[in-house]
Amino acid sequence: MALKNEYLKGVYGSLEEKSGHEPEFLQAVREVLESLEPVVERRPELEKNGIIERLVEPERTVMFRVPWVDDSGKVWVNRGYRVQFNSAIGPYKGGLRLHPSVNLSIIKFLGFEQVFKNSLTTLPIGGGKGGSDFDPKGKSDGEIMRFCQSFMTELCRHIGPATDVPAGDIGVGGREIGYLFGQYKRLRNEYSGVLTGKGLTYGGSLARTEATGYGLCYFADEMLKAAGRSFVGANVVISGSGNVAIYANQKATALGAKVIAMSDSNGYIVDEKGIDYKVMKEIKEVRRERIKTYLNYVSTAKYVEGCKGIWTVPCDVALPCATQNELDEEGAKALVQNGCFAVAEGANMPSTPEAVAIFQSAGLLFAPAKAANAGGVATSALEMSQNSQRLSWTFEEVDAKLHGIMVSIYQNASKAAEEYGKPGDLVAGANIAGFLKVADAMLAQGIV
Ligand code: NDP
Ligand code: 2IT
Repeated sequence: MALKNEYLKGVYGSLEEKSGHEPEFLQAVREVLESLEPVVERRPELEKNGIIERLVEPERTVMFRVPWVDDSGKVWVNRGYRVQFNSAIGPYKGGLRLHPSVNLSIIKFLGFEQVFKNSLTTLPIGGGKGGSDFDPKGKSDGEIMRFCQSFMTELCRHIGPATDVPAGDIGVGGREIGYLFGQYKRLRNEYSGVLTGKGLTYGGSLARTEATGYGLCYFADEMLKAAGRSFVGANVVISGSGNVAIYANQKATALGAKVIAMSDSNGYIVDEKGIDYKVMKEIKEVRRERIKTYLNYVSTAKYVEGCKGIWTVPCDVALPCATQNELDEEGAKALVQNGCFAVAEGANMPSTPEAVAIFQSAGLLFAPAKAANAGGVATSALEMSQNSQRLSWTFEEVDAKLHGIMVSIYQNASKAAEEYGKPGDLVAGANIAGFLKVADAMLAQGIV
């Protein structure tokens, strides 16, 4: 889609000039600006106050050296990042990603998305993201610990419970958060809620581990119900086999669906009998093995090499839960041809713009990431509340709040889509609803 509004065209054009080497960041910005056309036309004060120019420029970007020593005594250096994108509605909040593909473009796209997502949660959190090109695969616990300690030795200067509160993302789970927390506490001599996704013995929240996957299914369930559909009896394909994918499997199954395929970056498994999330948890969380080993536990499953082929498995509902741009035009066409009727994004920006256009023109129900996967960060904000109160809520309390939040995100996105002339378009609705709260807070706070 071409941008028509002159103001937005101008802002995007100059960003393209400055950030032409940041394709993922430009992709994320473009999608949001396309949605905001009717908003800036209705509200001229946004242009007068330079809201969009300010929104696409991070408040602060930190890049740093992360030296660490491997088990043989050799020294390695990785690059660390923290992009503090927008603090208009609360302290910066967003995950840390450890993956060899990490670069500034990827961290900026994730931080930009996080601003709108966090606004949609209805909770007071700004947007940020960080990480490193460190590859945790095949590293020993000692190597992971030393990397995390070195990373935090620099990061600790820039974060704090009222400033910036990181959490997990790809390659960062409970183990890594523990090492990061321990080092922050030691360096700052301070016991605080500076990270979320913590272990339950040191300030973590019940249900945070499950939250993104559960929240994704709660959101998808609302979307399906509004269209007279449901998870009951549906065949579901989930890409990825990490934190988001595992608990999406558990919740989709509990809601009556059958999860017939899951993947990792090497390949995918199919089991028409349904994939057991408990086996997947053991393989991925405890043993840290590849998905292929599922066949050693369950004889009805089949393994196919290569991860992209997962979209050719016929299904009713697809939940991409691995990484950005994993579902392209070809994958989208295969899903549509095989009769898939709904796609809900658990990963951040997993569908390419071409794939989204295919889903929308074929009339599929489509739940965009910043709305559908907001349950993880929403529960992180609930963890922050519990830490501030020095209390912990039960699993049921947190889960009930998460469910309520996902229902309101669905309602707010649907309502915004309708109000701005795009009924049923949750991409536009989520972008607009997320934007309005941030823009109003920025307007109220002056030119900062
Ligand atoms: P994990 O590290 O737990 O799992 C990541 C999964 O995605 C693994 O199965 C991994 O396979 C696969 N994957 C990662 N990179 C690639 C790649 N380049 N190509 C193919 N497959 C890949 O991460 P999460 O489950 O936490 O995160 C998954 C997605 O969800 C990400 O987009 C993340 O930003 C998003 N997200 C996460 C939230 C959270 O709370 N954790 C919250 C909201 C969104 P392999 O093991 O082979 O690398
Ligand atoms: O993309 C995301 O929303 C996350 N990785 C979770 C961030 C958080 O702060 O819990």
